[in-house]
Amino acid sequence: MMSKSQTLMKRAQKSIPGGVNSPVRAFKSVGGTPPFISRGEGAFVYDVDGKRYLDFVGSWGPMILGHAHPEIIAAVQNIATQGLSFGAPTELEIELAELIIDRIPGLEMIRLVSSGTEATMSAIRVARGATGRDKIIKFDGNYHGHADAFLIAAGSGAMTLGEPNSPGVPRGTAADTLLAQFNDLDSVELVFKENPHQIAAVIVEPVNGNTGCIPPQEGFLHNLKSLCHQHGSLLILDEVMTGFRIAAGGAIQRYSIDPDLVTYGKVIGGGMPIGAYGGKRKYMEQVAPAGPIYQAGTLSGNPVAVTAGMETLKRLSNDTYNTLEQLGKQLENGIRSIIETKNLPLSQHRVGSMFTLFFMPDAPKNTLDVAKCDIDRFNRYFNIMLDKGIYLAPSQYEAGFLSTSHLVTDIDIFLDHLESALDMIY
Ligand code: KE4
Repeated sequence: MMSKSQTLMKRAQKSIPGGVNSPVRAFKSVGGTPPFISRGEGAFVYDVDGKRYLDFVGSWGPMILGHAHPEIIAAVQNIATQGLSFGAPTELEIELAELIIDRIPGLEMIRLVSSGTEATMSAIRVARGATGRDKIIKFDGNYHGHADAFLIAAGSGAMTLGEPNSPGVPRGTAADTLLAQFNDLDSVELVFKENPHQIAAVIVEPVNGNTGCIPPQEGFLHNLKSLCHQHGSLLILDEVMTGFRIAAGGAIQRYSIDPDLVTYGKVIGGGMPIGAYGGKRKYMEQVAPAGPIYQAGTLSGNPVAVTAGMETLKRLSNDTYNTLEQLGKQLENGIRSIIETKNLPLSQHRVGSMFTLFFMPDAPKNTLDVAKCDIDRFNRYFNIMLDKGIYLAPSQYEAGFLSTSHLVTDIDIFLDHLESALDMIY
């Protein structure tokens, strides 16, 4: 007897490529049929067969306050009764822009868009327009969305397809995207040396989240910024995942790093479609209609999405991050104890409420290391945990997320299931 999710997947595949609207949801690398979700509440999601899962994906980061937060839902319902979209300026957009600028040290101006991809592709355009240069440097395994310029050795879903360079990306575009290795400044220096005066910007996930969670080594981000400025290039921090996630001021605050441009998404929309790019005024004032660098969007700054974002950010206090840090520490300590007690070839990275368990003995410093993971055992772990009602990211190349809805007892449940899953695998 097929489950409802299996029936729906068969039906979905007739009208939607792969049956999903974003590849990583298809469970390609872990196998099996993804549960079709009917609703979420707090730390839980429920599938169409009525099964409840403790959720450690949180829609890939946005649901930092948990699913269906009553006050956020009420605010969205209320604003929706005023009309869904006008394609005209509204006061709400100013309030959200001002709130983000107020929270982020050094941020001077920001433009709202409707996804993280729009944010990063626009930031790259600003860097190219401001410097008159065409080339960019990205890091192997970093994922900045699906714009052509980034689908070169991209992380996240692209890794699970085993086709780091996607068909359809023009050779000319690919030639302008140069690769370096995260936490390896020499590899960046070499690219600059080989391409003098041609590099507009370096874009980096300050904490990698799309090759598993990998933090920057001491000094890496600061040295990266110095290198950029030494060569007349801009530093773009892609904080779509880390922004308002790993600290109140994101990586900019956590690592005291002052980029030229920065991108946001996920948390700033609270689950609704929003992205943003911003940075120093001297660059952002070159964006149309203030300047010549063009970027536009029908639903940019949409009142419903902006309201969901505002209500989320308003509820992210220092206490929130303390709570998330305590939960993260409990998770990390519990995992460490299991690994050490059972002497398992596993490692982990955690930054605040973002984490990854790696199926390799030494914690990776970049995606080259992650390639050594035991993917077969990761896939078995994933499926055992799913059966036990634990909803994890369906790839070793992803991060997990905690929310303020997760309780201490939920972390204990995760650890109990983790221990028994690992007993079955090793
Ligand atoms: P979106 O276009 O998906 O909103 O954002 C693209 C993006 C940009 N930068 C970073 C650092 C990101 O993590 C993302 C998107 N993250 C993936 C999760 N690894 C989204 C999940 C998906 O593609 O379905």
